[in-house]
Amino acid sequence: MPEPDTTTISRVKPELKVERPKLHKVLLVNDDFTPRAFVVTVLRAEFRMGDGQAQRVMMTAHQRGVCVVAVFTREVAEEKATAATEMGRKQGYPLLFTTEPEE
Ligand code: NFA
Repeated sequence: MPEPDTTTISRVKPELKVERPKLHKVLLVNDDFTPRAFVVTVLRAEFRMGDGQAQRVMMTAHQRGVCVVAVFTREVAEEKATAATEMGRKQGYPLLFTTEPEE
């Protein structure tokens, strides 16, 4: 007696449900007290920016009040903003980095 053919073929296409994490912006906020060179140092150290890019981001915040520094997942954005703000606070500066979700 031949064995019955027990092979089954799936007729349901598997759904790929991989959610893209929402990205959050890190913003640099201008103030009247933190020295420009110090802001550039923080941008280079915490956000691994080159000197030219760090100068441009610093000057944009200086002239417009705020500048987007970078985008990350929420956790990384919050960690970086806190660490960069803390670098200023340790030197007695009111330097502030904030985060907000991308549209
Ligand atoms: N406005 C600051 C100054 O003139 C420089 C600055 C730029 C501070 C961007 C904070 C953010 N010394």
